[in-house]
Amino acid sequence: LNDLDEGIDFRNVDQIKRGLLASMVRYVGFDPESATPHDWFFALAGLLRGHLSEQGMRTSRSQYGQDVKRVYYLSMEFLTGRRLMKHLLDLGIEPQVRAALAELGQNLDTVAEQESDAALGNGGLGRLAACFLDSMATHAYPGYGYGIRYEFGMFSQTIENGQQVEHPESWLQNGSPWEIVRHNVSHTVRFGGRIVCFRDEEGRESCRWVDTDDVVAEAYDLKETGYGGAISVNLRLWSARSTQDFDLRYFNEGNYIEAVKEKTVSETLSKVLYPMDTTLMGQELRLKQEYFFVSASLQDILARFLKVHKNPRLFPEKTVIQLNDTHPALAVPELMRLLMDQHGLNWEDAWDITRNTFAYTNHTLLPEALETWPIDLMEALLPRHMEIIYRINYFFLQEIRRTYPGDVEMVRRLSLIDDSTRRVRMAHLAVVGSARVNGVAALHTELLRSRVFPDFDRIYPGKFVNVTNGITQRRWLLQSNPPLATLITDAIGPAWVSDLDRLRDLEALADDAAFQDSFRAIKRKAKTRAAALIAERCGVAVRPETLFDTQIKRIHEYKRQLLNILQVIARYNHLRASGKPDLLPRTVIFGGKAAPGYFMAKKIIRLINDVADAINHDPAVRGLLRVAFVPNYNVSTAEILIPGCDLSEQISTAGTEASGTGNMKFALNGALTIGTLDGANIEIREEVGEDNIFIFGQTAEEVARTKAAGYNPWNIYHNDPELKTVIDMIRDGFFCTEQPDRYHPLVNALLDGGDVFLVLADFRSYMNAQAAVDALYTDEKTWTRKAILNVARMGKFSSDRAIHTYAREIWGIDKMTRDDA
Ligand code: DL6
Repeated sequence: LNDLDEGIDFRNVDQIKRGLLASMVRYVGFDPESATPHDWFFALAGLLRGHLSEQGMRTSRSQYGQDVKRVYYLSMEFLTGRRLMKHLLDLGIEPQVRAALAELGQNLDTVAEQESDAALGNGGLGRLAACFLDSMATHAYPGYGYGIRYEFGMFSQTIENGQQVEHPESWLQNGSPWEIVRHNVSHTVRFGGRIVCFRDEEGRESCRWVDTDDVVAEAYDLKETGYGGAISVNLRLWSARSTQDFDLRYFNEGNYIEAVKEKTVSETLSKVLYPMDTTLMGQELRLKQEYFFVSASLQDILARFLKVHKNPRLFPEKTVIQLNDTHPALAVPELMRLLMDQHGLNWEDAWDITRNTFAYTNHTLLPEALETWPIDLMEALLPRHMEIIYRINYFFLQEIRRTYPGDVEMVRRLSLIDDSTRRVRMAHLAVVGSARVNGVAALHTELLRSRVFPDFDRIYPGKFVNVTNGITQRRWLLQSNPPLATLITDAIGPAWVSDLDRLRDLEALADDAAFQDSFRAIKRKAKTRAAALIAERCGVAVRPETLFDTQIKRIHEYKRQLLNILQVIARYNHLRASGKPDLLPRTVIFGGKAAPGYFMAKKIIRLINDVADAINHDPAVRGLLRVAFVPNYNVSTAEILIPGCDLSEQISTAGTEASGTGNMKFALNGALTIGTLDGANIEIREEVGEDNIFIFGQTAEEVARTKAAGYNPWNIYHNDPELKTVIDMIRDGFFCTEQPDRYHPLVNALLDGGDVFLVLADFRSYMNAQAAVDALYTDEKTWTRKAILNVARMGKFSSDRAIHTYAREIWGIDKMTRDDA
């Protein structure tokens, strides 16, 4: 490996240039004289890939050499976004590569734009997984990610006539230059069939799973670099391949289509990411996807372990497997199956190993998002696993009956099987099969313990722990906001890049006039960039000197984009009525995708677009209020909109958002938050101080009390004339004269439907908080001071802190020593 490294010195611009030319000719196969920026992207990525591969081998060798305990992060989603700039920053070679490309007549930024977003995730959960890989690599933790190589990731969104339209998007359309295909690493994954059990002479039972339909999982590796480039983390994504290309029976009969049908059916397994972030229940393909990636990953992990350690009983000493939500929960019965049926262990030993290997992160409090699967479906697809689950349940409930004799209700509540619906409760399986369970923010963990899993918390004291989410400052500041990153580094040095707590040193500069001026100038430039994106994507001209008020995230009723748009309409009415600009000019920016089958979320998108259309065309509010819905929100869009934001909207109903991570990204980039006491907002307030955040609305406890007391939204509607006017306008078709009843479902949900997410209950206090925002924004110095303090106090919200906590308190793993790494 050392000899190989002499191939190209990435500190040397000439060598990079030669390497790029060679890569263009040999790897891309184009003439450099006529190559496009797209070709140059592939040439550069191909060049780097070789380097990343070498680095990956070094990491792997040292992991074997040190015989480290590894953490495997199993996640159905990894929302990594583009990779090129990240790799260049991590390796510290961006200036040299930029110079080399310039000598070849190319611009690095244009070249980087050619990369498609790898959107292999829905939102927060998948992006968190990507941030965690970055932190593991940066801090030399022996980590490894496993997921699915979806051919089609998250759909791309256009807005047509104000409505969301979904389009399939293949990030692989032009091939992905970063992947390393492992044709020699594949595992057979089985479905269906039946179980045959028999006893040997000593009475030991063993079972075989026969007559199965098989699919092959083929490995594709991506190298996740860490800052400083010392080690990398491998992300292994599985692609489904048929066990046979043609069914010869049909082929020989001349029926070509039938002959390849089986192949096509098998390969649909890794075709497409389900674009739902909450309800996924019941779809057979989804269950198959979950098992497909779990089985391939566990076979892979066991094979790696057994290459070095002959004794499977040592497995938990060297392996910890983190389940990213319940989507990979089938890993629990799968490990049992592999240990018993393939490695000959008895039940007790296999169970001992299993429950000491797994840890489970819960990411949601919404009841509809807690996965359950029909027993019938499970029995048909995974008969052996269903048997194992029954048996786990049998022993588990036996224990409960012993501890709580006669408590039938307790047994019913805790069972892994919901008898009334005949479904398997995946969260219960994950809790019983894991050594630790964690929530993702302090409030979320508290509510998990008290509301979702109170019985489990009682029987397993200490099993539930909190690890508040975090974000990587490398992508969300260093890479996406270079001017602010440079200002900070010039002021306090570069240590914050791998130790975010160091930002505290900025506090001393919060009132410094020169620093404030630079900070404001940077914000203004970032807003100009965001404005250009808005003009290009929405055809709406917005002015960077107005307050940029941004809510970008998945569209969901609990996230309350509806509350925001009610506030916008109230502001609009106020401006029209007063006829004078007593409110500061604002630009309200929305972005986000709705699950394709989520009727209400799609209505909300349409309402935002209709309201935007009315406001943006009304001369009465010109220069005072603009609304933009930015289509196709994704990681790359976030990288532009977040730095260019003044006010970050984090306004979910208290007790519904598990954590949020957008809230952290905005504050790190110097936006002030307007938010409820929900998820990680609570901890953000603790860190930044209550004077430096706009908090409004009911707390989680108050929400529960309000509902228990028999909440009636009509009372609020009748007692708040401003709110009533707004709702009446929506109901009467003010924003959709051609179809006046268009928003009746939304209005009905608010009034007759009981307003489940307390939009009306929080409206007045939200309006008051917005008024406080207007008042403060006129005071440029005070606003800037608070924005700087927000940045300075974001240390806690680094994913580095989260990963150190997981490593210490859940995984029991150590960093690799740098020399060896
Ligand atoms: O933990 C990451 C992220 C949280 O920040 C969000 O608050 C939460 O909504 C999200 N959850 C999901 C839904 N997952 N499931 N099931 O994406 O997780």
